[in-house]
Amino acid sequence: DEDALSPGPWPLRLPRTQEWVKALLRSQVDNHSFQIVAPQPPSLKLSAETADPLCPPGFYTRDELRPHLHRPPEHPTGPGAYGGAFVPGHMSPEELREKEKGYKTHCFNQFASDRISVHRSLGNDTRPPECVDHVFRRCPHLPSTSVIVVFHNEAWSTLLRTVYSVLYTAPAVFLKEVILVDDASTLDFLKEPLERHFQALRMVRVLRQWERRGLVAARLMGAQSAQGEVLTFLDSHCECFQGWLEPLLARIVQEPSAVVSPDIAIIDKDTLEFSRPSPTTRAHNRGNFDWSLTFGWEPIPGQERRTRKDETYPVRTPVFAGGLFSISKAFFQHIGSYDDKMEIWGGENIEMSFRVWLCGGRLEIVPCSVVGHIFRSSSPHSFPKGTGVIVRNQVRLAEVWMDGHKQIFYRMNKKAAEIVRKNAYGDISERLRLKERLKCKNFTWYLNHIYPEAFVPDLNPVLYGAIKNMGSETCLDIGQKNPGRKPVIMYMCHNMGGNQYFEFTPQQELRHSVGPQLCLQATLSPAPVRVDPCHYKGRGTEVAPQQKWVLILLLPKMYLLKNAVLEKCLTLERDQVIMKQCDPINVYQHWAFT
Ligand code: LR7
Ligand code: MN
Repeated sequence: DEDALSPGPWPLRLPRTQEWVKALLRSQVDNHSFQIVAPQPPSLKLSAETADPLCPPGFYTRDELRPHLHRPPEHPTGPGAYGGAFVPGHMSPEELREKEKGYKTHCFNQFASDRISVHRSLGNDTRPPECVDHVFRRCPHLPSTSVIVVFHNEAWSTLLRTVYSVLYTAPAVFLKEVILVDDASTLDFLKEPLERHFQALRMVRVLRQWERRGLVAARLMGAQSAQGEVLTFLDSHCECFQGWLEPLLARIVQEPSAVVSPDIAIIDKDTLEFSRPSPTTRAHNRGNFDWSLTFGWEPIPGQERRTRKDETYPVRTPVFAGGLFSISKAFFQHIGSYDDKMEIWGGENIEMSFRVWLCGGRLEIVPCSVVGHIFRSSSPHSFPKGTGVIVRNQVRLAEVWMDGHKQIFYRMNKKAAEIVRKNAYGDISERLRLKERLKCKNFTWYLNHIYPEAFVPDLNPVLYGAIKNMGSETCLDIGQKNPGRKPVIMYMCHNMGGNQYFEFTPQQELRHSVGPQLCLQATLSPAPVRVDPCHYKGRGTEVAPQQKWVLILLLPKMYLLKNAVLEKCLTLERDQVIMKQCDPINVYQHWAFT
């Protein structure tokens, strides 16, 4: 490839994507350790270009570089061309069985993954032009990074594809190593065969956690032995899109206290299709949390949008997904790495988000960096001590970081409240000392400055809990996976909060505020009553009349629930919740907060 090899000052000629092999060949190799010694960039004429948001001052101007830009080969596009969907033809009974088994073990289509190359092309660079054109890759003094991938019983093909996609996309001078940390996997191929596979490739190391402790302990083990200046964490079923690494590193150079995530692309769990970035679409999502302390996505608010001139600018995010990010190793240690008493899975992402913002760091998404992840709808992992560890992790983070607001979480999660009551969340004194040492701000500051868009439930609501029907002795329940617009159901009262949690707000809503903010919404009978996204979203917004309720007291804590405009009452009739003429002697209209 004449164009690729044309002379040019190192490291201007930094290779792109699959060019890493050539770069490797041109690097020096230490004769004793066989370690690659990354060439030091010679001092080059620099010209200040401070206006560039993602490069520290003193970078080459675009014009100086234009002759050296490497153009990736054009790839054909279209369905199935690159990173496209796997579409099986006719499948034999054995193949169907294999596919079933794959889903059982991994909760994604392992059968499909196994039939795609461990290094597939994701096609040409379809990111917005400013990402492609930007000076990221010419930033001369980007730090080196160690990529850390922890895994528990990951599928062979997805784990390898994660590693190879890093090797094939990360410029060799920046990639110190890839560290795989096994969290006590039981699948045989992840044992000796994995080490054997990477034996010749010194750049990839396998570390073992012999006892199952979870992803936090595994990541700490990886971080401990990492040699790079920056730590880059990835889940074990990821795929990096070309040009993903440089924007992350460049942002950290510019702002060493930034903890940066890529834009996370979806790899379809059924077809393995990679949703490639589009040159015309701007970043649309950032991370958030709800009061059950679950991570979620939300549109980037207008204010944040307007401060960004183009896609090369980072997006501030209140919370990050937690699995895919880069952080300066020194800053990772400074800011308290992880709460090492969190076990198995869950909670650590919200904990780190609060901590980073409260203690002097910043959490950002860098949309020019694109990394795919297989999102699945259920977890394949075993929880040796039960899924209670997730709640325990959440209680630890609430106790350390949420001050008085932790009560909102405890109110709607009885299991959490019980863990607190029994003092069963372990010792947090070390984390409190860290908070003290770093002079971290309080949670109200976080809500006011970092996440002012959050709906904050009343700290002391008048009435809250489960709403029990006195006729049936069952409770109002939003049902499984109700994102709104689905009828409520009646269910055995379980007294755990969760799907049965409602509170009567000062705005007279009956609000289910555990996950997405849902409000009980009156309908014209005979249509069943449902929950809908709450219309009231804080200052400047109004309560929808169908979501406004009047509570008529019959006995202590027992009410008729009358809609403010329909003048009808919530009624249980033949297993359905509907609105009917109010009738105080109808026991199926009597509702109690328990
Ligand atoms: O016991 C375990 N030991 C592990 O090593 C359980 C899991 N793991 C590994 C696992 O192999 C994987 O590499 O930990 C990683 C995360 O587990 P997943 O992929 O089963 O779960 P997930 O994708 O839902 O994980 C998200 O939430 C987790 C909460 O603890 C972590 O923060 C993950 O890093 C996070 N993943 C992402 O942020 C990727 C984007 C998805 C989103 C949103
Ligand atoms: Mn994952």
